[in-house]
Amino acid sequence: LSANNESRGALVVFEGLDRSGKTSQCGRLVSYLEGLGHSVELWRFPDRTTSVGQMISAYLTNKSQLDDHTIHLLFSANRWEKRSMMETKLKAGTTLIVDRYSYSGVAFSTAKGLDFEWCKAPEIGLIAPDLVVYLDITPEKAAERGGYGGERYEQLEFQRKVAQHYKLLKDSSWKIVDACQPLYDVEIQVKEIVLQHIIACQKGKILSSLWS
Ligand code: Z5A
Repeated sequence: LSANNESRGALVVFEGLDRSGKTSQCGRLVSYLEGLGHSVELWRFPDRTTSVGQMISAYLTNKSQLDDHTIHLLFSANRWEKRSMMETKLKAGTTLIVDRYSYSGVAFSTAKGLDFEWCKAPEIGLIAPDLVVYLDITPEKAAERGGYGGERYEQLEFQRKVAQHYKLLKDSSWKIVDACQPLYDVEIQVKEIVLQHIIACQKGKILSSLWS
């Protein structure tokens, strides 16, 4: 996707169970990087602002019913509709901090019983993250953080299955961070790991495609 030695922004993805602290950590990290003078943006999937995203949002809030395969493909389409903008931003030197990505897509749909390889297929060719920060927490501990809300998937038994399927997706781009530590301790570790990856991308680390 990019020639060697070209400075670019880093694609940093946060994954983890519901209530693992992704939103809190992404927000803190972006403020920190902005303070250091980096060009950085906070993204999240699903991106509920697009028309596909609005269909996903209606489904997640139980306002509409969709076949499991259909909603899986919509989540994927929601990433594809942002793909070229993602590439443009990264090549222009902007680091993207992304709250959930393809790993959520596969872990949640396979937890419902869909085939693992079938779930991965529509994600092939999206941009591969430079770093996946997995905020590791047990479903029981996550549930203690205020309990789950009314959205689909926010149930203990289901979150247990999601955690099992996440483990099958771990590769060399993943860093596992213990998300049960106090917020500030998690933040310190996250900052250190992310800065290393931003520097590698500034030095021209090649941009690659996911699962191809
Ligand atoms: N989904 C899918 O099926 N397919 C896909 O392709 C994608 C997603 C992309 C919507 O996600 C659902 O879509 C999601 C997966 C599925 N379903 N579930 N479950 P979402 O991103 O919109 O919603 P979410 O991930 O559930 O976000 P969340 O509830 O906001 O969780 P979070 O971002 O990980 O946590 P948080 O908001 O930062 O923190 C939660 C609480 O814990 C809050 O009160 C914090 O103050 C507290 N907290 C955070 N960190 C700590 C620490 N370290 N100690 C103590 N307390 C803490």
